[in-house]
Amino acid sequence: MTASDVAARAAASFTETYGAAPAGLWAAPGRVNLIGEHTDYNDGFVLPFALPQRVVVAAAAAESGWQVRSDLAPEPVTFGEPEVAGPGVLDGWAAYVAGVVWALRDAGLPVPPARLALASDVPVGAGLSSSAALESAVLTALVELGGLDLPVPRRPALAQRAENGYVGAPTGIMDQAASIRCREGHALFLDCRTQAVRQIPFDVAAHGLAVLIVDSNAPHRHVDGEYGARRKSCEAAAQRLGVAALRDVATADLGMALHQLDDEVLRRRARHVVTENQRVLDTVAHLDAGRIREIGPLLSASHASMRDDFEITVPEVDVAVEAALAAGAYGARMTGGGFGGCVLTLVDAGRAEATAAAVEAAYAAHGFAAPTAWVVTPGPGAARL
Ligand code: GAF
Repeated sequence: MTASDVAARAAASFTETYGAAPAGLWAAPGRVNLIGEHTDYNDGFVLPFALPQRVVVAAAAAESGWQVRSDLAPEPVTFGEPEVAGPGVLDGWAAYVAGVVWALRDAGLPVPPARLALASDVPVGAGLSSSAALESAVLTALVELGGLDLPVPRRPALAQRAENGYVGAPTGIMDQAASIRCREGHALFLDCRTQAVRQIPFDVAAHGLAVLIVDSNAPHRHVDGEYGARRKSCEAAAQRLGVAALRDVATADLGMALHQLDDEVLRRRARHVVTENQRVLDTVAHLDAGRIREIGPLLSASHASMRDDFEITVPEVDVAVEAALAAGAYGARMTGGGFGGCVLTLVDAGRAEATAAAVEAAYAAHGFAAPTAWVVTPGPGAARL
């Protein structure tokens, strides 16, 4: 499916549901995180880029309330004041939409009553941020439809608020920031403490390379509980070290910090976050200098750290990483929150297919269900189409 198919589907669904054409179409992408995992809620650094896959919202103002049609569900969902007064009334995909209305209104913004129709080609449950894409697309549509005064840099925090405060998932800000602030052809270097960004040109094809994504198709296991547990451990480690967040532990001071932590689990979690922040900075330095291949070992080190210290990988993603590296990839790592999802690998452009085949063979040998693989390039962030 091409990007324009998704837009056409959203527009057709709007017209079919509401009997009139939409006032406009807005899109927001899923993301791949190049490096910087579980650093966002530690006030650290991340380096995601936008996928070409996206959620498209067809929208128009309405008399009252909100009506939403999604290609995920057969019937539209209608909601009004009781549902946007606070969490706990709606669940499922509609909660992400109502959560955005709630977060905007809670910030004092007069969200217009609206009719919406959603279509998406972001894979769901693959760790590619389909829910952040949904929140970001709805937020962008409502803000622009209503002419609300909400500058782009402030938008991710409100989309995140929908997820944290309404849907109830304790995520950081990376996914919404990626969906809203990424630019085509670039990775987004984001300081999650200050929200400062720098667009880093990321044109691997110009260097004869490709980023191959392998979806492990492994079912997500214990994602919510384990994610929350990792977050709590990081906060506990920061508290014991007397810092506001693990971001404040300098790489040079890591040994001393680890010495101060008497709990082995907290030591491992802290070591992942501190070293991962440094790997993001090192990756940016290599990209700035045009040394694209040199980021490979950093990607692989990130994976090892997630596997051994943060303990968020599963056998399927570990096998994908090992098989890709054995097939000659420069680097490979799981991307996203973990416990399943996708692996990204940096390969010679001519080796993408062979790498995918090598992972597939390894999966067959392990008795895993077949993976799905495709080459990605950085797409645009949220925008009106
Ligand atoms: C998930 C979360 F939503 C992000 O905020 C981030 O913490 C990521 O996991 C891990 O880097 O995608």
